[in-house]
Amino acid sequence: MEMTFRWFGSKFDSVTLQQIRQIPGVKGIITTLYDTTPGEVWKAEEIKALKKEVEDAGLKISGIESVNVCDAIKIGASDRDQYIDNYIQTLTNLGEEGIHTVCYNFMPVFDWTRTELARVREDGSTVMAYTQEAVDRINPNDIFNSLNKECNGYVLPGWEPDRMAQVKELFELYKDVDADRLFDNLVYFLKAIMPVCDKYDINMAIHPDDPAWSVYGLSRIITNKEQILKMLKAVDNVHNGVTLCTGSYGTNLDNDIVDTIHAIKGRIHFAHVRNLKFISPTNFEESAHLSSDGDFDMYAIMKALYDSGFDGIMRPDHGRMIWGEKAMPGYGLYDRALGAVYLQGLWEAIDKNAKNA
Ligand SMILES: [Mn+2]
Repeated sequence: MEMTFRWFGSKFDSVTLQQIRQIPGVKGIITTLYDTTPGEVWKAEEIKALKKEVEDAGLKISGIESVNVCDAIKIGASDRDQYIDNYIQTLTNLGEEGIHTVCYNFMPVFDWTRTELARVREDGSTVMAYTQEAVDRINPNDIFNSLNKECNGYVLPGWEPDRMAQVKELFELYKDVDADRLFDNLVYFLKAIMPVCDKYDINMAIHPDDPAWSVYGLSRIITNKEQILKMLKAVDNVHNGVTLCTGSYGTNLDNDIVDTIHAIKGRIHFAHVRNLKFISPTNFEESAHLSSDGDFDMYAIMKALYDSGFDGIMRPDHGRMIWGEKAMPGYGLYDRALGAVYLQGLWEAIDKNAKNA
């Protein structure tokens, strides 16, 4: 297991590479070209420059999160092949720079959805939260504006203002894309990119839908074990894999995270490990990573990853905002650093226990 840390680039992130360099055990960065538009080719020079910046800081790029898939591919538009070619060119350019893990998602219109970006907890920390009641109350055209007010001036990943300005049009685009069609479009995309993934040994790691159910009537297809197994089987290549995001996949309390880890072992290329606190099954908030702060057994999750032979990259995920930090919601330095160290502590204990048994 390699512990890593997500970084959005010096233009967008409040956290610096120098700070990340001081988190014990973290050598790898998960990053992206944050100002590219989904569908456009990532230029080789830009990838090289990003890589140099990270390496000059004494770190390395361990994976990309995300190379976003554009709407034409998701809806299966007549020009999708052109965008798939662009995606293949981006993967080629990443592969040439020795980058072997790419996270992406296949959610229509909205990326991850939260209804509050700064819910205040008892201890004064703030966290992102979700209630189905709030989603049902907010018109989908307004959800971006309501989130944008709380985002401290940062661009939220997957919630690019230019794209969100066209939410109505986006809904129109997806109106005939039911779950079966969305799934077929995903399979079409994956089959087309597998040859370049084979060539450069690039592990594609799909991120589960968040929350793991349909919002605003939009189809969601990476929501449970059956769906994930169906996806893995449809393109049965080790390079077609999964990002096991406990905080997204675990939003649905019917999902058994430990059982799923065992069921898809060998195909988890990237792990986002974080905890959630449920007030009700449809009202949850993002807690500290520690088991006792939320509802997940983080030891059991880490042990399942260990026992299933997971040897990919891992990162802490959304953290609380603590100690007065001002940062992109979920992506401050302090609480994620605590998470990175806690998860490594669990791993060390599991590893030593297994070796001494
Ligand atoms: Mn995640």
